[in-house]
Amino acid sequence: MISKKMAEALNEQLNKELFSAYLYLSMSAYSEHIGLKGFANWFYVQYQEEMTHAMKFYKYILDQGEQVKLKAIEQPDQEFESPLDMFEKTLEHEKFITKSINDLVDLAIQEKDYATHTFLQWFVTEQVEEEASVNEILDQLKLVQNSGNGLFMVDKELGSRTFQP
Ligand code: OFO
Repeated sequence: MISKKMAEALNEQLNKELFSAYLYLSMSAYSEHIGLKGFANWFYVQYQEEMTHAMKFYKYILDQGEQVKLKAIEQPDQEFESPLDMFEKTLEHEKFITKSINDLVDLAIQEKDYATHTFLQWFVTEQVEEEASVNEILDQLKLVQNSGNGLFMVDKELGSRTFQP
């Protein structure tokens, strides 16, 4: 049993996770369009992960006997200045999501909602990993700057990422 306010906040988060998926799918499509297959793969895996995040919220809301309310998903950017630009925007977005998860934890504490607090801990840990892995790739991209060879190497590495459900 969760409060109506919490159900509404979790539905908002479900929407944000669906937007994350949509944003990374857009980045995957753009990477494919400019011939960076490895980047396209990385963002496609990221899209798949975000869908699993969204579905965790979906299932939790239902498990708590509340209604899932699907809202409109905002249109993501369709074009990006460079691979670096995509990862800068990814980090910026993940920081926004981290803040949003932290706000949900605050609400769970305020409401003494221990079940939701526990449910959210997986996301708290996941956000640390997400930001760390994006930061690592950003560092590599800053190192290679505009070198074609460097970009080729990073693209190769990003091509090896696989989806772990
Ligand atoms: Fe769902 O972690 Fe990224 O957005």
